[in-house]
Amino acid sequence: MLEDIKISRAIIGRYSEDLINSLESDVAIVGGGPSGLTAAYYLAREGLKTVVFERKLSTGGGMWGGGMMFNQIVVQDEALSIMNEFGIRYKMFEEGYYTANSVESVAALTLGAVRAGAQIFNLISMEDIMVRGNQFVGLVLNWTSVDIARLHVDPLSVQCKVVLDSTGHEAKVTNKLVEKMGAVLNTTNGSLVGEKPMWAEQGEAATVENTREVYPGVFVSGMAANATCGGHRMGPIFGGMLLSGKKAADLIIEKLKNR
Ligand code: 48F
Repeated sequence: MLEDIKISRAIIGRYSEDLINSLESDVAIVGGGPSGLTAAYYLAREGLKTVVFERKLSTGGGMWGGGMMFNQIVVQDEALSIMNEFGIRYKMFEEGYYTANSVESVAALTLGAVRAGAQIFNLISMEDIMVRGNQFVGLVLNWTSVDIARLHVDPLSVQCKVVLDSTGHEAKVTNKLVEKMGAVLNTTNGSLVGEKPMWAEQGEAATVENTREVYPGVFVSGMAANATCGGHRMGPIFGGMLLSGKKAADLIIEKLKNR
């Protein structure tokens, strides 16, 4: 006989365990889009305690919709090894242009990250950062539904050794750093340089180049890297996002090894 109350107890109990276990982590990733999920996979695979906080019901960010809802994405040669690593199938369209189904791509990146050991929380938004003096120490979180309903409910905080801002065009973490702390960032102007218009080739190169530690303990990847450090947008080509996520993971692994 199935007891309804046991179902509730199982869900609340397990979720609470996971959340309490995630109060302190090595790496908190804000945003479960393609760059964040790729980073989560490589970080967790390395044995780092990795937690992803995703604002929406589903992970995948801007990948689901392909280009203008044609649910295909394009990737270039440089990213094929990462596609292979996740088992995402692709077909050559023309030399240098490969297509993949966007739904398969999101599903594979998400499963890869989870199976590697990353903990993903959906429906939770980062609303602020936590600092001690000038030191970044963690994130301030709330239910996305609280945010949407504009309810006056105080958040909870989590601690992490480093954070990866993979919130896409909005670059939420770096915006908070500048807005609330007047932080001087590792960018050309010491602040938020901003995103430039569409130019796939330039944008793809820049998103990888811009993937870096912009403030002690704060890394950026994907479109958040271009929005923070300055770079063109690139539309529905995703190789740069995968390469950026991998680079972010490599840099973070290096930093945490040397601590
Ligand atoms: O936007 P998104 O897909 O970021 P990305 O990994 O990839 C960019 C591409 O999708 C696309 C592109 C083509 O290559 O230019 O835009 O850089 O994913 C960002 C994720 O962050 C979540 C958001 O819901 C999305 O899933 N996010 C944004 N703000 C918050 C957040 C927040 N405050 N808290 C938690 N998650």
